Amino acid sequence: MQDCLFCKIVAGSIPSTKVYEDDMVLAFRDISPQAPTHILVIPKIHIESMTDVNEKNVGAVEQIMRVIPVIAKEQNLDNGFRVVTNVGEDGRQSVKHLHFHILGGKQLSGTMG
Ligand code: DGP
Repeated sequence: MQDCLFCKIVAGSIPSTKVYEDDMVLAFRDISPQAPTHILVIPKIHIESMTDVNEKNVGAVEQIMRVIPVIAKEQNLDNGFRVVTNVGEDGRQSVKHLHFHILGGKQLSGTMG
């Protein structure tokens, strides 16, 4: 998608600090970290949010689920971490390209909403 920030990161036209990449998935450090480790894991194909996951694109989401524990291990998040995906306005999704936040490196707050 031409005007999508994360599609531009996938294309390399906007730089990012990559921590993982394969043919379906890219993971990079969040520009505004909310925890000592804050990584975004995204499908390379444009999917707007969880609302838009379907039979055709679920393979990329499945690969993200495989990759998250691999990244967590590589980042030494052995004591635990949180995975969050924000959806739409009420979910306060600011970038309209599906992404999963991995947050860790400290004990996170107990509030979720
Ligand atoms: P969300 O609020 O769930 O849509 O999270 C979007 C995240 O994307 C937010 O934590 C900040 C991050 N972000 C926004 N712009 C950039 C960018 O240009 N580079 C990187 N690495 N992260 C970005």
